Amino acid sequence: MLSSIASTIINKVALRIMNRESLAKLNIGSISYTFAPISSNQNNHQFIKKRHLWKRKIMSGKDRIILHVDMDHFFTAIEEREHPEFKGKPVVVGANPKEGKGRGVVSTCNYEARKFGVKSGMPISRAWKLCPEAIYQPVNHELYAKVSIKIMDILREHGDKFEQWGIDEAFLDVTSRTKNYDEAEVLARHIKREIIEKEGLVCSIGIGPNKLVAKIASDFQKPDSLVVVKEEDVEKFLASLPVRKLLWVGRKTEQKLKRIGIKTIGDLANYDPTVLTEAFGVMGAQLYLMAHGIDRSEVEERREVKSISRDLTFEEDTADHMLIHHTLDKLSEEVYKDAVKQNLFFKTVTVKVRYENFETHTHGKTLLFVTDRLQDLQKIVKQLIQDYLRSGRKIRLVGVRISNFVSAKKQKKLI
Ligand code: DCP
Ligand code: MG
Repeated sequence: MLSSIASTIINKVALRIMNRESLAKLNIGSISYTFAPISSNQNNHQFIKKRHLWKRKIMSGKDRIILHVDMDHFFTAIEEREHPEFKGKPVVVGANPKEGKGRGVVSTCNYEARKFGVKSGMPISRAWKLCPEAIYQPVNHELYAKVSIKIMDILREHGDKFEQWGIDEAFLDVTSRTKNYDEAEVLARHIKREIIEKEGLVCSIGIGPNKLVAKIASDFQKPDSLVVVKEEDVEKFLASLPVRKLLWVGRKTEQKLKRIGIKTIGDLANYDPTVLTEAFGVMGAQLYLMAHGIDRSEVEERREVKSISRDLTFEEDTADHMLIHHTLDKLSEEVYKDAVKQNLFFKTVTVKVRYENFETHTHGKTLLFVTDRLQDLQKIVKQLIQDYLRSGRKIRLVGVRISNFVSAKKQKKLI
């Protein structure tokens, strides 16, 4: 739905510029951006078309140098390290393929398997069809989480500020440690070497003036890459890339953008921000800024996650126990994956049930010990749902929540 506030803000920006005021402000959340027209004798539309509606420098804030480090084919790289005989062969980590009849998905695969078209998130049965000769390994989350902690410990030492972003990636703000991009590049090479020496694993690093650009840069020439994008090269670097490379642009947004003729980040940067805000609400303004490579978010240790939950509304209200159990298993798997990505062990499990008349119940259980096992989660969920199934009433929605977290790092110290 159109965010009227965002639309008003953007319209104000456009209006003020049309009135040829020298500066205009755009507020997104707590961040304030200043727009400065470069010349005053063009109308608003031409300004927007010209793209240099405002000076990037003013909007980008103070100069920073940010690194984004992302491990290459993380899970399979660890498997290769543990099994040197896998080297050079296609390797897939994920559900059991059961000769093409398996359910579940690919977690990741190495670059040899990617040549066959295998990808993360793909049904394992499809991966089998594409590459039956690959080595299929089950997911060993415990091991990967342990390696992740070691990698993060190495990275943390190299940044003024450090922010873990997923199980195998992190941002580092190295502004005060490096005088310029050349020094940042030297530091990045050092980090790559250190991770190889200490953990025997390869990573890709992107360097840029902010998190957004650094993240896109680390992905640009994977694997084993180091890509530097200086402030002055940002727009050129981004212009030809597909919009999907921007954070927050998922398949739906991509389709919506495509419908209005936007395929590349350059197309987006050249688009009228007023129209974008009308179509996408406040996200339209954010998309516009991202397309210009503007991101002022700080590198910061993430706020503590309180809970992770997923729920699902059935297409038709149901009393089918098999379907309900299967759905809860799936939801548990998703919640569990999120927890693993964030290196979290959990202690409390809660299920939610909504009957066809919208009467809603939640029921939780707190364990004596923290766990990070999917089997534990699925087992407790089954116990908790049991009472609600006995009534035989039709159910509209079910949900799973985990909470009471301990980070895997703290957990490791306890063991
Ligand atoms: N992962 C997963 N399911 C997904 C995506 C990822 O279980 N749908 C896991 C497996 C990956 C790890 O998270 O190894 C890190 O995700 P990345 O997206 O960084 O993928 P990779 O590190 O495997 O590959 P790349 O070299 O492209 O970074
Ligand atoms: Mg990775």
